[in-house]
Amino acid sequence: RKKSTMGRGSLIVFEGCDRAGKSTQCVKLVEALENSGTPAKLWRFPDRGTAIGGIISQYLEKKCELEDHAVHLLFSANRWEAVPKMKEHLLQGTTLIVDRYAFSGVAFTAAKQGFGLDWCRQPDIGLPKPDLILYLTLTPEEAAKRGGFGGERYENTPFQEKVAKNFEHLKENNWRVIDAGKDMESLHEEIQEITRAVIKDSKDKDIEKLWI
Ligand code: 2DT
Ligand code: MG
Repeated sequence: RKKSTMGRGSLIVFEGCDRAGKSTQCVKLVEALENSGTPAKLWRFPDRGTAIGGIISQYLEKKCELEDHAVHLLFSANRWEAVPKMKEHLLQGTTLIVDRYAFSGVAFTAAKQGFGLDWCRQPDIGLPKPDLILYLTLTPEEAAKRGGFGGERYENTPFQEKVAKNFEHLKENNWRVIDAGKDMESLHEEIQEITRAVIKDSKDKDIEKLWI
């Protein structure tokens, strides 16, 4: 289909530690945008619904073992395979609200022994660059209040602490740090305000490339 005359949609990414409420806020944001006439679509990585995503899902569920470099590349491939569709939506004027992206890719793999941020970034270089990264943070105390982890791979405190440190190194000026400790509705309001401004601002801009 053809390019929207209303301008392109925005690429908005949520990142942050487990239990910060990313998925909940993504759903609420898409709903709010749609209700006010702003076309928006929920997206998430890993996308467990593709062939590559199926392998990733098995790995996260601990149903199989994969070599660490290999699985890092699969996570990246799972993003690249989505790029044509993502671009199509963006150019048609649909804003994509994305639950995790390349930053999780880097932060999680770099939390493993023997991996540096620089190596981890390479396969995702050139992906569509987000117009905004909403980084949801939670104090360890607040996180503890929200109950235990699930049983998937990476869901333990020492690993998550390393991941959080890595996120700090990835921050750039298109990141907004959001205190996810406040109540769900105030958080939603804050996120809406920031997002709507970015959507307005990026309408006529080209989609840039990540880390180039
Ligand atoms: P969810 O719980 O959000 O489904 O995430 N992960 C994610 C990586 O290790 N690399 C990546 O590139 C991405 C996108 C984070 C599943 C887990 O997968 C991790 C948590
Ligand atoms: Mg999870």
